[in-house]
Amino acid sequence: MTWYTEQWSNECNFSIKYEKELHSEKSPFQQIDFYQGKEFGTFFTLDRLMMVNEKDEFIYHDMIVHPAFATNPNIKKVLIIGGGDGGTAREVLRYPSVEEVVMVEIDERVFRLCQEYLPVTAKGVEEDKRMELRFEDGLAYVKNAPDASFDLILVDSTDPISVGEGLFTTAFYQECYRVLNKDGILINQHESPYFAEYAENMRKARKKIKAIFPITNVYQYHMPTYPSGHWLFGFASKTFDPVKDIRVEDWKSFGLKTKYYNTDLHVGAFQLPSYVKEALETD
Ligand code: AAT
Repeated sequence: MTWYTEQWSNECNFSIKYEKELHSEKSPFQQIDFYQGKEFGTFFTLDRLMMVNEKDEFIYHDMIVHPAFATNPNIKKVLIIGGGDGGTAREVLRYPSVEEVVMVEIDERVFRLCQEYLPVTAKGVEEDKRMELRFEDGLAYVKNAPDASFDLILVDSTDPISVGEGLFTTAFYQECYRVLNKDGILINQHESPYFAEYAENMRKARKKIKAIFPITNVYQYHMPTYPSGHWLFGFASKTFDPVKDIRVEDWKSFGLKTKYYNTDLHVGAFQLPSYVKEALETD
């Protein structure tokens, strides 16, 4: 028995006890480690930061996918950037109305190892006929993608350090805008308001996206294993407002059973604490 410890700030650590280290390697892009423990089940880290575990992955993957579909139930073409564990694709593929999903993950090793050790997120993704899997840089992919070719872009990325950095740039958000159709929605991993370093990332991302999209929002969810447990996604859109335009009955008619997301929570998730609102409004 030993402990996986992650530094959440200079003065605060988070630890999980694990029984077994399942795998460890350095890919061309990052350090990858898989562990098995009791409390959170199997989990993996990239560059020693928690990415996914069996116990709370449903929260993140429900929240990155379903609010967009409840805002626009006619989404057919989806681009996922990152998301190598497969959890985001798994939730998108639950919609029979989705026709095409392109997933662009920079590190094939993350996906292959999740197929081996984390079937809860990766199983069945590669086999779905609607999936196109590409192992390349997401920023390079959007630069070359045609105009107005997707209804939804989901940026399921690591933090803005090392390989994930390009996915937090103005150039990337501009390409996303161009690649989205006229009703397009962009959802992005938006960091956290609580610890200073993450809050700074959050503020910077907000400022850049706000300068490009006409409708921009930030929404929150509770993620026990990410620093502070309070985590955010960005919702940027060309036409639809996620709160005013929510299509409750249409979403319910998909008949999806979700463990975290529901349409009441959808509305509440966009109501942010005052200190978060203030931080997001400060230039
Ligand atoms: N589904 C929740 C898991 C993740 S992992 C994010 C993925 O983004 C990783 O597999 C990483 O390899 C991939 N990635 C990073 N940079 C790029 C890039 N430039 N192009 C394509 N894929 C990339 C998200 C965890 C969030 C953690 C928050 N603390």
